[in-house]
Parts: sequence; C-alpha cells; structure tokens
Amino acid sequence: MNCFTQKKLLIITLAVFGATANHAQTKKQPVSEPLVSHIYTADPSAHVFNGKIYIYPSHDIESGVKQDDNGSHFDMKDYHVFSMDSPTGKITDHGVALDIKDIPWAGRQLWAPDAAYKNGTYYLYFPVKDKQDIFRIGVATSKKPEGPFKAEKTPIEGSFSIDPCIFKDTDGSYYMYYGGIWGGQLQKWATGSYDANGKLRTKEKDAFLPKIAKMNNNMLSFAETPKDVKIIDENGKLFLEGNNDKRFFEAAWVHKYNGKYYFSYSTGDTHEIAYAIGDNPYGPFMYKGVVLNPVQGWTNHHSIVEFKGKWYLFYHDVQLSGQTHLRNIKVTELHYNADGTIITVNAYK
Ligand code: FUB
Repeated sequence: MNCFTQKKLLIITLAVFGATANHAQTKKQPVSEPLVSHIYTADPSAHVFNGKIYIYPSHDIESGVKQDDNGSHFDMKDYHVFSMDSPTGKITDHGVALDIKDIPWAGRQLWAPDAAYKNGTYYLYFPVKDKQDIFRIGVATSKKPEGPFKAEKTPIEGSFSIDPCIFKDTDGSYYMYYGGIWGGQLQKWATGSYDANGKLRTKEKDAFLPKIAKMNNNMLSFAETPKDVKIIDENGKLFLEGNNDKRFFEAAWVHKYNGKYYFSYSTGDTHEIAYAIGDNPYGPFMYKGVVLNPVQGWTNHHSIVEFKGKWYLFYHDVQLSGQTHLRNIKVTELHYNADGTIITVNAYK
C-alpha cells in the first residue's frame, strides 16, 4: 500500500503519476459526497445488521509520522463505527469502538477492518502491527454492532498481513480473505514464515496471491491453514507481477450475486478496484474487469453490499483533504449487466 517504493526512480514516477491523476480528477465533479466530514475515514467495510447499514472504516489521522516506504504515515489509533438507516439517509457516528491502547499485543497502525455477526455476538477483525512491527490480524467482540469491542489477548493464530474481509456464505460458513503487498507485508511471507528481507517480485514472476481461511465455529480462529486465492485470466493463467493493472495488491472483498462468488480487490499502484468471479469461496476467480476506476488519492478500497434489493459500493477518496492519508468514505449504487458483469463506476463525471 502507499505511494512509495523501494526504488527512487519508481518513487518519482509514482509521485508524478499520483499528482497528475489527482489534478485531472479534481477538475471533475464527484458522483458522491463524503458520508462523514467531522473525522477522516477510509476503507469502508459495510454490512447490514438488524435492517440497518453499519460501516466499519479505518479512522485516518494526522499523527505527524513521516511518509516512508511502508506507509508509516497511515498511523491510525482507533476505530469508529457508523450506521445509516439507508444509503442516502443520516449517518450516525457511534464513537470509539476500539482503541489501540486496549489491544494488548498491538504496536502501531490500525488498518482496514471488517466485521461479522454470529449467534448474538459481533466480531471486529482488524490488522495492526504487533510489537515486533509485523502485521497480524486480531479480533474483538461485542454484543452490539457498534461496539465497544473487546480485543482478544493475542492475534488470530497463523494470521499475517492486512485487510481482512469476512464473508458469510449462504450455508452459514464464514471465511476470511486477507493480504496486501508492499506495506501490507505479504511479500515477507512468501516462504510460509516471516522473512524480514522478503522482497517484492520482479515483473516476469507470478504475482503474490491473497489468502483465504475458513473460520472455526467460535469465529476467533482459523479452521485451516490459509490457502492462496487464485486470480486467473480467461486462459486460466495466473497474473504476473508485471500485470499490475490486474494482479492483486490489497483490499480483498467477497460478495455473492446470483449464486456466483465475486472477489474484488485493489490493484494498488494502478489504483483500480478490479473483480473476478468464481464458483466457490476458494476460487479460482476469473478476472472480469473493473468495479471502480481510480479515485483521488493513492489508495482505493471498497466494499459491496446489498440493501433492500439494491447493491451499493462503499469506497473512499480524499475530496476533503487532498492528502492521501486523510481520506473520506463515500457510497454509490452499483449495477450489474444481465450477464452478471459489473458496470464500472466512475467516481467523477
Ligand atoms: O488504510 C490503510 C491501508 O490503506 C489499508 O489497509 C489499505 O487497504 C489501504 O487502503
């Protein structure tokens, strides 16, 4: 994640690209306005609980930490939960739902969370660096969708990297999808265990793949060793790192539409939300196209949810601040073609 790479040349290229993209987009009118303007919010994971929409975003702040290769300036310290009676209705900020100081094992950087409900308990899943500066995924519980949430004493065993997405299948099974390259550290787990020197791959190599693990009944642990989620082209081939307009970068989200599984994700340095379709939760998922074109700011992160028979795309941009690490969440309706493909959203017109 983040607009910096390890190579200076790429830093410059990305900076120029980012500035150009921002400039072009700010001349256009946004199709949606920020849902929240009293604090900065990002990475909106939306769910329908008890007939209302609940949004679990990151809470962006200016902590003064300098930008670096690992996205250290995304230095978030708590989560707020929001609810809405409808996507066009009033939004309620339920206040701090979980604070980093109440997560016993946490070091720094509370990144994009997600939530789930099962048998009277709400679960908040969150990535945060542990005290060794390694991203792990934690879980916290509450009896209310808005929290406050109480964190477990340790991260989910076997978890690593960032951006958990919890998907409930129609048979009642829950799966976690997760992962993110660059600052998300997925490249440091290429051998199956943590290697602080794990490098990004060169263009001709297979791209890193997101992970999936079925959840145990208690929703607090993985029921299996995490597996790769294969994203393939129309010939069944995995994408290479050089296919950076299609390969996985971060921000996994899964939803089901007409019996098919839709895996959507950010392409990171090409700034799109792409999607691929599969026949079961494990995939493989065949690339189909773009859900959301690049937005203002470097990151692009979304969720897709059905509410009262319509589908909605929650996303963020930097309309309020103009700064990549101070984002604001938005929503717009999402439409499908008759063949099940998604009509690409342009966040500006
Ligand atoms: O908000 C911090 C990180 O930025 C998220 O974890 C990524 O998906 C990107 O949006």
